[in-house]
Amino acid sequence: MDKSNPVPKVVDAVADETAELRDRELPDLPGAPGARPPTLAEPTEPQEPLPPKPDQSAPAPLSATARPAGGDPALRAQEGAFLTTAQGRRVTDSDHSLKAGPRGPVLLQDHHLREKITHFDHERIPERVVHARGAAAHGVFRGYGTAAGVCQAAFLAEGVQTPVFVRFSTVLGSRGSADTVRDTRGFATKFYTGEGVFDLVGNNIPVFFIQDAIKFPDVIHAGKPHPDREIPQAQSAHDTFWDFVSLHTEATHHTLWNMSDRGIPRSYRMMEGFGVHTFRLVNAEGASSLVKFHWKPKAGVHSLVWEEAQLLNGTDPDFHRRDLADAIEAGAFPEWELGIQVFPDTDGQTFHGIDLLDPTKLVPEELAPVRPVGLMTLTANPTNYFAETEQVAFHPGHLVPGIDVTDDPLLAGRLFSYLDTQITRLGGPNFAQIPVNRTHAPVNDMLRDGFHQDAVHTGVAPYKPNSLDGGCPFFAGPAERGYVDFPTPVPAAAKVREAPASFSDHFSQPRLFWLSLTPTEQQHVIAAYTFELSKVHEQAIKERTLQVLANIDPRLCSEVAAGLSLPAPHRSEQLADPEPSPALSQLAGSWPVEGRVIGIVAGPAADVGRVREARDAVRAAGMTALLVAPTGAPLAEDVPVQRTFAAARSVEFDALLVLGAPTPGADDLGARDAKSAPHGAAGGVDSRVTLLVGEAYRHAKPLAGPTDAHPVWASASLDPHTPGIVTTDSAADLVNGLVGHLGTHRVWDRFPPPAN
Ligand code: HDE
Repeated sequence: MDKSNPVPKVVDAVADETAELRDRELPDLPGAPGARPPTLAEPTEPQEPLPPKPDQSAPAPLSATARPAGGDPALRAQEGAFLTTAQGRRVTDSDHSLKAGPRGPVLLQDHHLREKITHFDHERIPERVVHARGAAAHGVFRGYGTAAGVCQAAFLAEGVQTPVFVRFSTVLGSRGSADTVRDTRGFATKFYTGEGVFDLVGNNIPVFFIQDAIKFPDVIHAGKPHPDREIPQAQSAHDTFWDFVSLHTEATHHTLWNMSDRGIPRSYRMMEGFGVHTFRLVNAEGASSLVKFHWKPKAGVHSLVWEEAQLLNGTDPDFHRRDLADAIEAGAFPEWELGIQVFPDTDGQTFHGIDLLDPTKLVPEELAPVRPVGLMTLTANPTNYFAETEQVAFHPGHLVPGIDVTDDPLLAGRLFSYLDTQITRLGGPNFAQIPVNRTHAPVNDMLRDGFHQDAVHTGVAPYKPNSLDGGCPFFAGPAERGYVDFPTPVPAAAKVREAPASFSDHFSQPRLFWLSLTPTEQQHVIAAYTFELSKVHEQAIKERTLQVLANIDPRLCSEVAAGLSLPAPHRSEQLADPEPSPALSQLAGSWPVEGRVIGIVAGPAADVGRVREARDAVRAAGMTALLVAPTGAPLAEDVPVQRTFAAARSVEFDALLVLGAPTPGADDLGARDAKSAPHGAAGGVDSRVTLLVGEAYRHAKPLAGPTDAHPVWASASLDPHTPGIVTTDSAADLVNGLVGHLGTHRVWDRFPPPAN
């Protein structure tokens, strides 16, 4: 018998699928709701269900025990051209209940009515208590083989391709909350490896609020809306949050990251991911190392600006969700390298004096470089939100041979919590059988029965030892890739409710982060604290928070205090003197621009040839072009308009390309469009366009336009010679200019921070 557990065939299938997705014909514009454009009239000729859209994928067609289930995944849910009941009985009418005459009472015998309403009544499941709002995608992970010296996990070996499902999320908001709130983002990856599922359930911030899981309900209760009025939704700018974090100063580091630009990412595609805890890797020889996991986005780390984030919460609350799906549909596949920082597994479990079991601490990359071990590419959108994104169940204890946990007390609580919460959320203990949660490795688990049991188990002996089922299933030793818990020595100790002494240092690393930010980023942090604290009602909480800030940095404290018109307190702790870590700043380097969104503004007299040329140049650079025009009427058959002046808002775009100076449209009237200035106020330019460019300028976005766009810059009081405004008459050069600026994302030179 072959006792090995090779990576199963399904992995090849996924690789093929990726190649197919890369080669597919791309849509001119992502976001079409259906697989095929609809007809004007309701179709009446019976036909089979349409296939999913080309950008969509579904969980692999495997049984709950990882047997190939066969069949087209698209057809697994619904088949046949006719409407049926859940029992497959064809239905003649779904618009009228069965009644005793047209005006008579509805009859209880109408099973179709009762089935339809009853099922609808039970469509919702409890949302996640944290991370309720999320978006997800399918993809593939390719190992580089570079982890071989430290980790025996088969999926990290060179060239091995493993299907993945990734869910990004906010933490505090409920399932229907807005995407662009200031919050930590979840970054959870399910690797369907041939040796079982490995879940890396991380965040976009490398440290956490608390050092011990027992405090998790406290920090979350403080961050969630106030229990009396249930406000505010999905944000930290309120009294209970600041009350808790100012009293519980181990939260200082994570809070500072939230107040930095990391709290408002531009896109899920442009976030780093972190495993946060230190994990233990074990190589083929059985030697262990301590590691921290990092995801490094190929698109770079970019953020929104705060006003933009706030506007987006109203104009497009689904901004991040849409961005992820659109980018994948447009062929701009998001990619991250998985990397590890490796530390020796010493008894003390520290590295350069940093306690590796303290999840409020990071290890600067300058001390321990991040070694790339593989590449993840997200290639397909889910086919069904509920089935996949809502029902996916991650667990930090889903580990494979070669990856083990450490004694981080925060991690210990998580190892309990995720399974526990999923039993409630997914209605019983059998959620591993839900298609998106199915492992791709054979299952023989002796777990039986329970709500929603999908398997028809055979045999009579779901117990061990047995002889009635031939002794099956058997234990696997290390040679058969059985999981061996690493025999970490545990020092002799007494039972205590205590943390190690090193855990009481709450300020040296926040100071390290603060000192590592550029002056522009520091300004954003100051503005964020000032905004959040100005929303706090109680004076004592503001003063207490200023005391915390004084222990991070006197200037941070004094500038926030000035913004709140409060005196700046003196520090109560000795300030640390850490070496800054440039890797913690996100304003460095230049990055690819695929999937960025460019608004092309064209007036009523626009030259269609020029619009077409600009649009094609934007597309050729891998970006999405949205045409903004006075009305929705297409400029030509092949030049449809995506946004009218009345509907467009600058926050939808990464950059604007303004082709000429549009004169005021007929609806450029303050009375009709709240975005309008008084008629004619913009000096012969449509005032919605003036607002568009003025806002984009203020948000440090690149702008571009030929010479005849100058009146637009003038209408918004912009000097076309200021940084980040590209003025040339060649469409290609305009787009090239934008690409150059978009590589660094924003034009911060436009707003030099004040000298300290
Ligand atoms: Fe979670 N966390 N968490 N968490 N967490 C959950 O699990 C919990 C923590 C993270 O997209 C819940 O299935 C405790 C750190 C992500 O489905 C719950 C503690 C990190 C997601 C839970 C933590 C995370 C969750 C809610 C303190 C980053 C979303 C629903 C000990 C390393 C996963 C669920 C998804 C979700 C508990 C702290 C990341 C309640 C008790 C630290 C990305 O079980």
